[in-house]
Formats: sequence, structure tokens, C-alpha cells
Amino acid sequence: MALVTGRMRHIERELATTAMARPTVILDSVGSTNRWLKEAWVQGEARHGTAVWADEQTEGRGRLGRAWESPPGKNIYTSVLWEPPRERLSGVLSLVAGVAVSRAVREHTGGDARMKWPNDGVIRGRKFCGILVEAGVDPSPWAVVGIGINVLGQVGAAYPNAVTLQECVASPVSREDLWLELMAQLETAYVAWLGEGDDWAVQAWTQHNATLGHMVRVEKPGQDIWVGRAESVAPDGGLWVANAERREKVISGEVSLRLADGGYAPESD
Ligand code: BT5
Repeated sequence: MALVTGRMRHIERELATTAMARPTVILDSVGSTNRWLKEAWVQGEARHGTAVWADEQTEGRGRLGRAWESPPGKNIYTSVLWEPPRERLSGVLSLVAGVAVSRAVREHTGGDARMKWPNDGVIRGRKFCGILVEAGVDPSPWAVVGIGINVLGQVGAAYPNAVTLQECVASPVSREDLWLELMAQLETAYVAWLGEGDDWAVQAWTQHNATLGHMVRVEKPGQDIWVGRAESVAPDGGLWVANAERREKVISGEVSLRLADGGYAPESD
């Protein structure tokens, strides 16, 4: 089993937050940080801000039952619990988390990190990050915000669209420092969204996106594939796509989004 680094163990002391990542549970290995945190919350052992960070996941998950490759010693696999007001729970949470990821990566590495709708962090047209937000209202509103960031080394050949941050930026990337920055940015973004509303999240997300303005291919399981221009992101996190014949709001969780030419994401805007 991988050994968590000494710094990772004591990292909570270096946090610049008041609620986010307080407390943080550090694990050598876990099935999925999202599942672990959800279970802790159900058992009354997690509250708003509680975070978990694992060195390795043996059953890391993406959307629609897909797998998230999570080898030890290289990356960030982390989940944070949010307890937003019931009426504020929506797909916008994924945008709020995306804002925090791109700001943290820009701040820490200087790299041109962007968000591909709905939940992928991309740099130089390849995926370095996946966000999985799971939420519910029973017995009170909760959201588990799961973030996987490829930091060091290389991702397996099975994922040709994937990249690690260290492959894209010149200076050394520290996963501990990046995680600290991510927690600070999650706190800032959450507080701004709570106070200023969903439009704040849409605007902030739009600033660093790799989707709007591009021709995209909308693929819903069991339905015809169509191509349109990605126009805007709605306050509920949906994506407006339009062509001469139709205009539709595409909902996250239902679709895979590709560029019209089949590419994964633009290299730059
Ligand atoms: C995501 O799903 O991108 C969300 C991934 C969320 C992972 C975090 S890690 C911490 C927390 N705990 C969890 O169990 N999950 C969260 P989706 O959009 O469905 O993309 C999944 C697809 O990305 C896979 O089908 C692969 O094609 C690709 N993929 C898998 N591992 C990858 C990796 N490490 N880097 C880049 N792409 C990957």
C-alpha cells in the first residue's frame, strides 16, 4: 500500500481556510473518496467543509458508472462536503467547483487551465481533471464535491485525451501546495456563489471555459447525434446548444460532448 507523505499527513495546519477542509481526513487508499465521504456524512461524521484526500483510489468513479484511473503517489483524489440551502442545490455546484479548480491550477502552476462543459478540467486540449458532484436532500441537503487532478507522471495509454499538469507546465508542481490552493479556492468560490447567486457562478465559469463558441456534437444515449454551437451556460448548469433547426438546453449527466470535428477539446481559444 502506498504511504502518504509526511507533509500530506500534516497539511491541515497549513490551510488558509475557515470552513473548507476542516477537518480533513487523509487516507493511504480508499475505494472512492466520494463514497467514503457520503458514508461518513450519513453516519453523522462529516459536516459542511469536511474533506477527504486519498493517495490512491481502488474504485475511483466518474459519471454514468465510468472509472477514474487513480494510481498511488502521483495525483489528487479529494472530496469535500457542502451543505447548501435546499433551494440552492442544482447542477450549478459543478460550475462552482470548476471555477475553483481552474483558479487553483492557474494560481499554482501558471498554466492555462480551462473547463470543458460540464465537468472536465482541460489544459492544452487534454483532460487533467474530472469533477463529480453527488447531491441529495435526505434527511437534509448535502453535496459531495469530488475532484480528481492528474498531477505527476503520465496517465495510462488507455486514456489518450488525458494529461498530467506536470506534462504541461515548466516549473515543478507540488500536489500538496496545489491541494491547499484548491481548498482555498473552493472556499472563496462557495462563499461568492452563496452570497451573489447562480449568475456569479455562470459568469466566473464562462471566463475560463473551453466549450462556448465552439461547434459541438451532442450525443445522448438512444437518441440521434446532432451538431450545434455551444452558446451559453444556464444558471442550473445546463448548456444551450443551437443550430439553424433547433436550440436545446443539454443537461449534464445525459450527454458526452465532443467538438464537431470529433476532437476532445480545443487546444486554446
Ligand atoms: C469525471 O467523470 O470526469 C469525474 C471524475 C471524478 C473523479 C474524482 S476523484 C475523487 C472523487 N472520488 C471518486 O470516486 N470520483 C471523484 P466522466 O466525465 O464520466 O469522465 C470519466 C472518463 O474520463 C473515463 O471514462 C475515462 O475515459 C476518462 N478518465 C479516466 N481516468 C482518467 C484520468 N485519471 N485522467 C483523465 N481522464 C480519465
